[in-house]
Amino acid sequence: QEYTGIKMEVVNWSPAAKEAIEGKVGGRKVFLVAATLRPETMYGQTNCYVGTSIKYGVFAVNDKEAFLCTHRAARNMAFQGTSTPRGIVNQLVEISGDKLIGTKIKAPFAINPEVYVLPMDNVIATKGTGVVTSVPSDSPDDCQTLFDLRKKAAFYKIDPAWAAIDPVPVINTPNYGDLCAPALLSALKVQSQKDTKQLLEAKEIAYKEGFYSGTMLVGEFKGMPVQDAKGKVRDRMIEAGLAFPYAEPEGLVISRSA
Ligand code: ZZB
Repeated sequence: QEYTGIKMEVVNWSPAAKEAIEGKVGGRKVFLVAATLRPETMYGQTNCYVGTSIKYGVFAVNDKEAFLCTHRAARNMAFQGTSTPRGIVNQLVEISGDKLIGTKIKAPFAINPEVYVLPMDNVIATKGTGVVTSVPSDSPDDCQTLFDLRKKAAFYKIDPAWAAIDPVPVINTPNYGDLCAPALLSALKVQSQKDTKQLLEAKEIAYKEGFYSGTMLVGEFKGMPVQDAKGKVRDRMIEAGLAFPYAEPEGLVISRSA
């Protein structure tokens, strides 16, 4: 699976993260890294999600930068030559996802340039980097999570101000308008993050609609079909040093030796 790794620089740590991380990263700039299949939607980032019980680490990329992601992702990146020396994982500090909530980060290329880290129930520890950039305009999972967090801020232990940014129109589709994810949540009567079956269906429709019939509403490639803009936005982000290619090995490779 070929993802784009999105580098979201930390602006302000939450108090708990600050305590855990301060003095441990050797003056490196720290980035939360999200793996995405949809770089063309980055204009519409409004948050970033982590799993509260997932174990993350801060890993040295070189002597100037460090990435926050799962150990598994850091290992993949090391073997892909993203960090130096190649193949070596250098974990500077370990941190549990719950401590990251409320951290403020930069959202590269987004119309809202700074966003907050929030909790999502359905983050999969073994997929991507374990960090998810939230695009509620075009991702039904992200949008429903945002709605749940707004409805039950106290339950999720968040400050409502962290979930205040509304979905931003990024792509028009003829069937679902300028905000395809919220439209699909209503059409499929999704009530919460727990409705995983309907959410899976909504996601599949959103991918197809966005890719085959979507037109960019914002950014340098405004007016262009998503099919053409997707790779161009990705290239621009990589040129700007805000993203990098990240590949995920598909499942386990079984050794042939007996
Ligand atoms: C931004 C984005 C914008 C995404 C969108 C999707 C959509 P998939 O679809 O299952 O193959 N993701 C990445 N890592 C994780 C994780 N560890 N746990 C849960 N979700 C994760 O997975 C790829 C997408 O799932 C990624 O692309 C990421 O969200 C999320 F408008 O990044 B995406 C219709 C989807 N739209």
